[in-house]
Amino acid sequence: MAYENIHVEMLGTVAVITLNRPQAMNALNAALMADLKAALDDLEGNPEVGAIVLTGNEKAFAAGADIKEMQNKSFVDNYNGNFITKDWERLEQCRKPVIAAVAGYALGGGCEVAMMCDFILAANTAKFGQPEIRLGIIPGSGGTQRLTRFVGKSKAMEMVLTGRMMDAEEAERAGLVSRIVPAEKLIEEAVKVATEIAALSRPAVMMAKETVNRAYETTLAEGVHFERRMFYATFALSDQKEGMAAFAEKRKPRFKNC
Ligand code: DAK
Repeated sequence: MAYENIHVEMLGTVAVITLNRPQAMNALNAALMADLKAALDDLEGNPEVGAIVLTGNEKAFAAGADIKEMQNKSFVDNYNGNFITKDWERLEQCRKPVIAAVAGYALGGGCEVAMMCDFILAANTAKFGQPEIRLGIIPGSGGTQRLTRFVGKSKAMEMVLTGRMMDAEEAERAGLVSRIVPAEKLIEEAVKVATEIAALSRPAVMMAKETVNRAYETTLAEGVHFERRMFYATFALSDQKEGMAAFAEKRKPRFKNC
């Protein structure tokens, strides 16, 4: 399907979604978020797709929600209209793995969108920040909550209260990104990792994703209990039999995603 504000490309079993408003540093307006939601609906329903990479361009992953679109909104506009909420929440509900490949600016809503993905691969040029305070607002799509869980209170508080950006090195040290790759290799590396994931048992991957995400929503004891139930459930998969048989027979597994 063709979209106005994003590109979607299939590279084997991996779908690469590229945010495409370069004239506005990929600022996230309502139309772009509606495109992103429609694409995720489509890709999630497509059995050919094993994993998704979400990226921007070399200057910006996304420089935040579109300030010019937001500037004249009132409280009542936001509240009654449930301002852009439904489309923003689609990403965190995606059950397939989504890797954020971030080069350049990931600011405000851009940083929040990256944090909604399962992990972030950063180019050495990446810059992360929650600069909303400089506009007289606060983060609106999880920045105060997710950033704090990623990097801890002290750094999150400093970033949210001052709007300071952190570079890729600092983001890696702080645990915001899984690792840094040279900018020119970012997409290649993200697609490589996504392809590796897509080749694994799809239901096991979805169960692993769901279980890791549980860590954010529950106590340790409940999380470990949930993990144990899911672990037992993996033994209902023929992929579990195949994976273990392949190991014992010293061959590559042939997963059937069931
Ligand atoms: N919105 C609209 N346009 C933007 C933009 C943005 N966030 N960021 C950049 N642009 C536009 C610029 O206006 C400029 O447009 P023209 O003047 O050429 O028409 C063009 O992109 C190029 O930008 P610059 O000329 O500024 O480029 P520089 O290299 O000098 O600077 C920059 C790059 C990224 C440092 C700078 O553009 C900048 O500071 N941008 C704003 C960053 C920012 O404050 N981001 C936070 C926005 S507030 C919610 C969900 C999310 C949110 C809220 C609610 N709900 C679900 C309820 C999120 C809020 C935010 O993200």
